[in-house]
Amino acid sequence: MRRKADVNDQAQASVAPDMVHRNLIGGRQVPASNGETLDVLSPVDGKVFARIAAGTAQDVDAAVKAARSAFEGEWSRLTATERGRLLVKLALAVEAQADALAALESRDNGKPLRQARADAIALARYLEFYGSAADKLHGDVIPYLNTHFIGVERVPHGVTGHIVPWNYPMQIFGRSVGAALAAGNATVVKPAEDASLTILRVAALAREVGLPDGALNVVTGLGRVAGAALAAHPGIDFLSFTGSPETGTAVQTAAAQNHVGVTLELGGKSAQVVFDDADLERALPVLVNAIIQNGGQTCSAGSRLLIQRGIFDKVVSAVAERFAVLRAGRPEADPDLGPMINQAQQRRVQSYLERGKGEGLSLAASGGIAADAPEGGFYVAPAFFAPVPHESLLSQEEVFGPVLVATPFGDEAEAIRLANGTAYGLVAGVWTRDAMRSTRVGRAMRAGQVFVNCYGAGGGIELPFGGFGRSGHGREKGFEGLVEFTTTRTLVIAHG
Ligand code: TXE
Repeated sequence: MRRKADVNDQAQASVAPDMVHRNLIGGRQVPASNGETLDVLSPVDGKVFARIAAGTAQDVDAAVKAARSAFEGEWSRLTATERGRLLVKLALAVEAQADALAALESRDNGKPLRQARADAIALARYLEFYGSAADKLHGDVIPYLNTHFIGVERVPHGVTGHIVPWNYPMQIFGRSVGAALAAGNATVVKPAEDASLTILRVAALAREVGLPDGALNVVTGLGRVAGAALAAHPGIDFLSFTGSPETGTAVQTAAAQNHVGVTLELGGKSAQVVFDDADLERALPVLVNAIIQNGGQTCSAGSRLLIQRGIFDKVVSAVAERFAVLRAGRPEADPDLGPMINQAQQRRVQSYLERGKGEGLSLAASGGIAADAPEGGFYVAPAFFAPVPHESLLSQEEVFGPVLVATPFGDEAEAIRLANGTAYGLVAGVWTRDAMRSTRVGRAMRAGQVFVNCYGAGGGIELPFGGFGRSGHGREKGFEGLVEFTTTRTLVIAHG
């Protein structure tokens, strides 16, 4: 099977020299220590268009050392205001380059151009938010003995490691690396092998705006090599990971050997609960978009509809009507959705569709693949199954593709039981005109974020984000995400 990125053991004459991307370590752009590269395939047509360094454990070690020396040197000598200003400058540079970043992301990742542009703008907002917050983060003074002064300082962890997935590279870089830098940490980033290019570009911009060498290092490469080396490195003081539950377990296990903390964001199986008094005109486009955005490759995708029995058929046929006209196609044409990230993900989604049909689930509607979608791309037609039993595989497992299921419920208690009835707990949606019920049900959701009469609104830069259970632990985004990248030092001063 051809992966999107494979160790380059054969010459790829089609790759222009300017599309061979190197690591950024200590302010220098360097190849992998053993000179190896990975081919980067565009999911749009399955063709190689660039190469990245196949980073090694030695490269990770060099990056951690560069970060340590920045942390003990120039980076820590800056005031919080100076640090914040650099991040705001980077935000402006990203904003100015939003179109170029979007075009690169679209090609590398396959997402529609408008989504890629939204990601670039969100990255700029994260950098602006955290840059502006850098000098507003402060500790406490604790009343204790009258003879002592107690100050609790918020201090950075030191060197932080960031393992980033491929679905929203710019946004996840922004929420995690932006917060870590604002808090004063020096960082080492391992982007996903399938979508590293925009992160490398942003790291180059960071140098241009004057971020000190070593404060931000990027090592590309395979997860099981460069990612595993970063997770296990004894020089790392804190780790941030977003990805699959299985890899999250491996990362946390590795971090435990060094007794360091980890935030894990591991996806979800988020439900949207639609009561019979919901404003359907408002709800319907949101219900569909919540699963179609980014081709369903979104941790917070609304992948389950729970619909009150009295309106079940009506809502299913309205959603089905919308699904039937959805098209997957070339990202530059701004279709409803682009291709899946790689062939493995395409096959994973197809296998869930097969298993759903094997379970005897009924397909309420299926979208299509645009006629001009290039051969060799990793396209999947959206699918909507209804009714689907709550225990079914498609109701319980994260597909990470454009696959939606609908399940009927009777009363409020059943809705809550079903919504909370998976191993995940990332996001939930509640649709009702009853104000008391919206608050009651909203507060009963076992999810890190709950949206009422909206879903995933506003990008959520300011809102704490993270999960319960298999969705992981720790919080990113918002001010809480900034605090996560700090620890405390309590100073006890006896004065008489
Ligand atoms: O994830 P991995 P994959 C889910 C989604 C998807 C599935 C598989 O369901 O279908 O995971 O995707 C790095 N040590 N999500 O295989 O392996 C890897 O290089 C350290 C949900 O891409 O978790 C990449 O940078 N790092 C999700 C990152 O981990 C390792 C987003 C994620 O890859 C490693 C993505 C190792 N041993 C997938 N192995 C979300 N929560 O949004 C890999 N990596």
